[in-house]
Amino acid sequence: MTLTDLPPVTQRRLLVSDLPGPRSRALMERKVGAVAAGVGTTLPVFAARAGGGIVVDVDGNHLVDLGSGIAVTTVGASAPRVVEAVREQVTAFTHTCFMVTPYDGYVAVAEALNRLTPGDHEKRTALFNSGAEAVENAVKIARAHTGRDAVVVFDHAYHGRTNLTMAMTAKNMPYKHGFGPFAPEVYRAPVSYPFRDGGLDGATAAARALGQIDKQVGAANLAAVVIEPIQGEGGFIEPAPGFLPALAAWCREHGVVFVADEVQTGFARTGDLFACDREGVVPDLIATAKGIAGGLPLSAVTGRAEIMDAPHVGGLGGTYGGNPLACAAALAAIETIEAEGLVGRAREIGTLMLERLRSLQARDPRVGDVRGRGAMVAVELVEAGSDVPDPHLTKSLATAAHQQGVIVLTCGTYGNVLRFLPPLSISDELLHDGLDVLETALGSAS
Ligand code: PLZ
Repeated sequence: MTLTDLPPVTQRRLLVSDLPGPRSRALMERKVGAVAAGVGTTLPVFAARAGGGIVVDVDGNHLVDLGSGIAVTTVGASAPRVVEAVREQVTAFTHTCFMVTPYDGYVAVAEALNRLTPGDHEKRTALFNSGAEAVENAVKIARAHTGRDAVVVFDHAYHGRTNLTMAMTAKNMPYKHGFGPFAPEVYRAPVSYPFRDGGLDGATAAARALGQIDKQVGAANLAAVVIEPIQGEGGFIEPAPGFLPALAAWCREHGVVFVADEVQTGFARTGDLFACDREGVVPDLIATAKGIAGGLPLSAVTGRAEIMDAPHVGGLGGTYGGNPLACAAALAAIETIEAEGLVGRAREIGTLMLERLRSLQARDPRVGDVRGRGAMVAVELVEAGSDVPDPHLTKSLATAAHQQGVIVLTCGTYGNVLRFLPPLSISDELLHDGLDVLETALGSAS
């Protein structure tokens, strides 16, 4: 039997055992004996299939997916176009290495990214495997272009787990602890965090950050400013309007490369194709990954041709970068986003989730903030009526949801943010079901 012969995944939450069930428990035991302890798991439930808005585990439980494998399966975990395209490519060839004998899928993905990313200037793209690798290459390209060393990142930032991107990531635990020394010439500036900075307006928050950059780094030493337009792991922090445009304008004025890390926010996730689109911000370089390829590992740096072309020939690459299967998947994922109007669907999902979560907030003072855009929405949980973070409540809500078969993730510098990243293939019914479970859990949590 081939995959497409399988019946579609039933779009309904269904528990046939306790979670984790017996098969998951047995697999977890094997995991502990075989897999490095440093590789953690959010739910001790092993997946067998996934599609639409459901993950089916090895015991036959159907879980509502409000995580998309951390914002990756935006088009779904078995989107028909992606499955078909990968199947076709895998029978043709799996790999030649684009740096050895190139193939057209890579070029087509580059053309698509040049077309779709913000700005109508001349662009070039290079493909890699992971988000961290894309961010790291964006810095290499910015350094080659400017001849400068310094990189500015922000409080609460997350950019990856490689050495350079660990330096760029703000949070120590679990990402950096014990793994130093870190790459030099990375400087951190204050971000705009309306819930926690007294609601500073975007221009004032930008002036504060730029003043600090000017004093502590100096534009003449600065190769790049790298920022997530909505911070992901740091807590789904959406800067006040005007913050990103002011940073971008300052970079332009000082010849600093403005890099948008849209690894988590890109590809329709936020109800725009890219989060930068909302305020018309045009980054010099944009790093993308996750939602780009329907679950296959692919990442990219896209940007102004004159910046992208700065590194010497042979200076950029990697054995697997732009793997043919991943490129086929990316083209199919992009086609799915366009053909199925998934940008609009992300907005609908955002409206539904924000409405429900805001009504919850109105009734429960532990819901300190509700924020986000499109299918990237979060609640920040606090001790009732204060702004003191409540990571314990957050963890107990996530655990309660998991036990009821709802996959939710947490994030945030203070560990007190519950985040929702459903695939755009999820139904309204499943969204409501997942949020009902959460609401009940909050009602019974003390
Ligand atoms: N930039 C904005 O969100 C990945 C990390 C999960 P990779 N975020 C999920 C974990 O605990 O490792 C991310 C991101 C932003 C870069 C990255 C890094 O992307 O594909 O995980 O390397």
